[in-house]
This record gives sequence, C-alpha cells and structure tokens, in this order.
Amino acid sequence: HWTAEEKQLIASLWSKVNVEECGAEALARLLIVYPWTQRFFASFGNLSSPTAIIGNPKVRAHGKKVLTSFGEAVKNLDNIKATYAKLSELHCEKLHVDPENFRLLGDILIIVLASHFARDFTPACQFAWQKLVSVVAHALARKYH
Ligand code: ZNH
Repeated sequence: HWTAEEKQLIASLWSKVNVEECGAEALARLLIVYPWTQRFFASFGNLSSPTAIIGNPKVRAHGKKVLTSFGEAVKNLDNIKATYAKLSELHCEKLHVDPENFRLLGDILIIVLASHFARDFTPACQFAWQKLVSVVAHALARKYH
C-alpha cells in the first residue's frame, strides 16, 4: 500500500537521519512533553528536569535503540507487521506499554524530522512519514488484547 513516490520520500529522508541524534532527541522530547511516560523508565536514573533528561546517557542509548529498530520498518515497508511481531509481544506482555504511547512517539518523531530537515520535509514527505509512523504504531499494538 505504498506508492513509489512514498517509498522514495521515506528512503531518501531516512538516508540522512542520524539515529543516535534523532533517536535521543525523540525519546527525550517524549519524556519531557508527556511526563507520565517516565514511569516506564524508572531504572534510567535522573529524569527530574528537561536538562537532566536530555543529558541522561541511558535516555540517549535507548533513543538510539528505538530509532534503530524503527529503521527496520523503513527497510521492510511491505512487511511491517511481521517485522514487529516479537517487539509487539514484548511491549504488551512484558513491558505493559500503553499503545497510545507509540502514537505519541510517532508524532514526536515527525517533529524531530521536520526540525532537522526543514527544507526536505515537504507536505508530501510529511504525508508519507505520518503514514509510516501510524503503520508502525499499529504493528506494535497488534499483540494487545
Ligand atoms: Zn520500546 C525496549 C523498540 C516505543 C518503552 N523498545 C525496546 C527495545 C526495542 C524497542 C528494540 C529493546 C528490546 C530488547 O531489548 O529486546 N519501542 C521500540 C520501537 C518503538 C518503541 C520501534 C516505536 C517506534 N517503547 C516505545 C515507547 C515506550 C517504550 C513509546 C514507552 C513510552 N521499550 C520501552 C521500554 C523498554 C523498551 C520500557 C525496555 C527498556 C529497558 O532497557 O529496560
């Protein structure tokens, strides 16, 4: 269900993304803008202020891990459900992350990409990425019942 143009827009933007930088920024923004998401990361140490969150090495490392994993969707656009079957189980059964949080993180990722790649982030590019973060959120939420 992807057009050739959408695939191209996604791949070309992704090729410019620094997963370490953008992953760290996206997760830090999630924890700052939606502070209740901090409860999943009690083991990450000091999350007491925006500065602490941005400077927290565990937040950075986990942000990179999550965005790297997001890259699997980019590489497997036609097979996203299967790609995240195991991760969906993990988030549902072990981590108990409310799937609403996948949508929140997706929206934040869009903001991070738009702010880093303003010129490339055309409305058509945004459309393709909104679609992608929505498909990823659905795939991750799939094993919830
Ligand atoms: Zn998550 C983990 C991915 C979202 C929470 N994650 C994780 C991992 C991965 C991921 C890959 C690792 C696994 C293993 O180790 O095996 N995520 C992901 C993705 C996404 C996500 C792709 C989207 C896009 N998460 C999310 C959210 C949240 C979360 C939104 C909340 C808020 N995760 C989580 C946790 C964990 C994880 C808590 C665990 C951590 C530790 O280390 O402990």
